[in-house]
Amino acid sequence: LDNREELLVRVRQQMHEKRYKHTLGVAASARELAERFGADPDKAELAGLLHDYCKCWPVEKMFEILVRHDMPTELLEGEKELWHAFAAAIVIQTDLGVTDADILQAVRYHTTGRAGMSLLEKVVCVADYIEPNRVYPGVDFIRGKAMHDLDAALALALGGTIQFLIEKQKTVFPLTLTAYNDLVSRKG
Ligand code: DGI
Ligand code: FE
Ligand code: FE
Repeated sequence: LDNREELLVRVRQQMHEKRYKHTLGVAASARELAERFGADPDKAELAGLLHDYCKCWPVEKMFEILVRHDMPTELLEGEKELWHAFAAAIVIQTDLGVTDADILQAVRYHTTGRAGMSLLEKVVCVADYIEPNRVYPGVDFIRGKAMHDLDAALALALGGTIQFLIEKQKTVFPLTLTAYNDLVSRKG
């Protein structure tokens, strides 16, 4: 889909208003981070615009797509909150014709992260945590870090999510742990 207006309409149709507002925030923040840290701003903005494309879809619909694409049992039997990222990476390819592998990866790993994330993946993941509509304890500290150190911002963001999940006695997906470990073991 190469017409921007059409694309915005398509994205808007997939979600409720608040989620759309978040989506536009992530697109703008991703562009800004890309400009700051040397990623491709157009790719970052597009990935931001598409990252939550399936977030408001019924879980059954996501499940069906993931099964059809042979996603690991670990994902299918795990936390449903993670499905929208993997589903979106498939759907934006099949329904919208996005072919750029960087963009697809950035969408796929925007929730869990993974070890060895690309610059674009980091940009989109951090943008998701710091876009202007986000409100949670520590968000301004992470925004501050994201002014000069993308890895530090991402480590703080993922670390915060891990802590939150532990407090709620929820499972932490292995990719999130390896993403976090990778970021903190590289620094210094
Ligand atoms: O889709 P968003 O709300 O914009 O943000 P997201 O894609 O980062 O979704 C995050 C949700 O997923 C958040 O409520 C935490 C939850 N979650 C559940 N298990 C895990 C997890 N997040 C990560 N990173 N790792 C998990 O194992
Ligand atoms: Fe998401
Ligand atoms: Fe999001």
